[in-house]
Amino acid sequence: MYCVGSVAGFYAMSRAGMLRTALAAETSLRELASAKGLLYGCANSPDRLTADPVFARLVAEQCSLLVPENSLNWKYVEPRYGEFDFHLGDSLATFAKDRNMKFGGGTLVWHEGLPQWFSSLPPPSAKAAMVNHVTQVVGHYRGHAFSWAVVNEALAFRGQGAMLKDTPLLRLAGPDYIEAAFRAAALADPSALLVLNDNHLEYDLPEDDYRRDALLKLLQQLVGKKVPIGALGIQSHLRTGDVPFSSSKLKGFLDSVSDLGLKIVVSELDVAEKGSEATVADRDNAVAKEIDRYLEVILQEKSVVAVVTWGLTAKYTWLASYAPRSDGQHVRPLPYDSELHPTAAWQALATAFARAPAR
Ligand code: 9MR
Repeated sequence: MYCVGSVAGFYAMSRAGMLRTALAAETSLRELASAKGLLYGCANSPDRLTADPVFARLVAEQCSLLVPENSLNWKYVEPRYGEFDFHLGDSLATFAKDRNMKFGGGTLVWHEGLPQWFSSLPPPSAKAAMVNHVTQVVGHYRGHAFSWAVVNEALAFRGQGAMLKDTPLLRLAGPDYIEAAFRAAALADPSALLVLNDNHLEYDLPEDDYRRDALLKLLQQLVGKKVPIGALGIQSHLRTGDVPFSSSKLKGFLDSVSDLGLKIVVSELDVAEKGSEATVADRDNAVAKEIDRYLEVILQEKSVVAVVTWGLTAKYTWLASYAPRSDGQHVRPLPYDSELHPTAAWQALATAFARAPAR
């Protein structure tokens, strides 16, 4: 019978890589998560799934949820006002459906995903354009989407003097743009889990403290106004290098979000390598430990419904260009390495799912 041990114990073993491969061959992250009523998924782009059949098989085997990494962002879906191009999103949705995976859409409303034409609209038309975009895109996948990242990264940073980031969305669609986007999404597909997604919420740092507080206030306002928000997405871009972390602060935050009646999704998990470890085994251990300490807290919370990694393998990860290692070695932020072998991060995820309470 397959048994998931502790991360530390596992790495004390010799031939750890071989054992890991054997375990990964016996079960999958999708099965381990599902045994606890959780979804495990990854972000992806349709071209990789088409071009790399071995990788595509791995995605189907390990994941029960598939979300777009970039291809459903506004600028790709509606490159000209009113002209929609769903071919990339459809390709992902079909891949998921054909393999008995759920499909999650996004991002609908994100300042970095905006098409150029949006910023030249006068304010009343900008809000109408946003509502139309959400309505058309969510409507296109009505009944087929498990979730939507409706609004992404809206929260301002500490010291910016306002709750919401100063973006074309805020300036042109107005201060109630978040509310309007959620209401349009709920009308277009009442069955999808509607997610407000944001970042820098994970650590025991002044910025993250500030953002947990501010986000709670924003969520309280939205819930108070009966805005149909279903979940908070915590991006979870983690990093090694002993970043201060407080289980109790994170747990307190998760409890407060749950008390508002919201679900929680770990929406973009990966680990940037910021530590000084030099060998591959030590680097993998540091990444695994970071996932371990984080998910130990996260998965105790019964309102957490899904864990999504931002990619599945080091072969395809935004961190290779965004946070490359200074020694030129390829980054190892995810459950599979560039050769599609399971890493220590795979084991950390497996362990976290195995010890999580059922929901
Ligand atoms: O992984 C994505 C990368 O390929 C894109 O170049 C980048 C800019 O669009 O966005 C990355 O994904 C982001 C996600 O959509 C939102 N949260 C932060 C992610 C990293 O920036």
